Amino acid sequence: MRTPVIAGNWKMYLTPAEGKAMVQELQTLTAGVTGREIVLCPPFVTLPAVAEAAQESAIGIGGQNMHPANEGAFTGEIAAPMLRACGCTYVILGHSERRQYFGETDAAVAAKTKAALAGQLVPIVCVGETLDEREQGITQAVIEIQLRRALGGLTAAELTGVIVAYEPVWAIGTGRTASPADAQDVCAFIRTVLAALQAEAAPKVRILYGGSVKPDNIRELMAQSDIDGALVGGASLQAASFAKIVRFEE
Ligand code: G2H
Repeated sequence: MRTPVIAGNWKMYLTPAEGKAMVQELQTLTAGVTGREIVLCPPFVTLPAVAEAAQESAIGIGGQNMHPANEGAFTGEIAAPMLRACGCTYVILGHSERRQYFGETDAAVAAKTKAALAGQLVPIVCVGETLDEREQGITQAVIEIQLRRALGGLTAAELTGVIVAYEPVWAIGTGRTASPADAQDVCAFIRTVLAALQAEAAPKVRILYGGSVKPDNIRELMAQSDIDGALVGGASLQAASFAKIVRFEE
């Protein structure tokens, strides 16, 4: 009942020419794959080239961040209508790298989530604990606060349109993946928090796992009952590895 989502977060990699070549190859390698939402989130300047190359395909396009205002004097920022105009239908919000390096707060994630929904973008809202927080045994408390602050103001209909990505910070780009069982435990916990916010929405919300997802761990992750897809960084930069993840193949 929840269509799986495999989303690639290219971070600050791939120029327009490189992104176009990747998406062309990806289309060939994923031809005939059904029952998935495939999403690519390139850097802003690469978005138009990737969107144009993907326009005949079912591949969705997303931004990696946005400003909550529709326009304004905010140097260096991008607004939801601009992402839409570049062909986006998704946007990643609150990625831990935004929180860690750019001071993004839960309040900012909440404002951006509202603006994304109002702007017809599906927000992919990231939450996750640091290694220190995990070792202190406060993973659930940290994630509950992030979810309540970011998503607490949404109606059931709005929450249903949100994708949540669980990305333990200690597993990002480190090659360390949470075990499928650990990832499932946290994703199940996320669903209980969502149910406390909006009971009717919680069973419908897609929850992704992110953090060193690779072809060799996707199948086991996807076998978990509360994991509805993956947010993939490094392994999404090459069409060959991303296509294997899309296919749930080693
Ligand atoms: C986590 C993930 C993508 P990677 O940041 O959001 O990246 O797969 O490289 O750990």
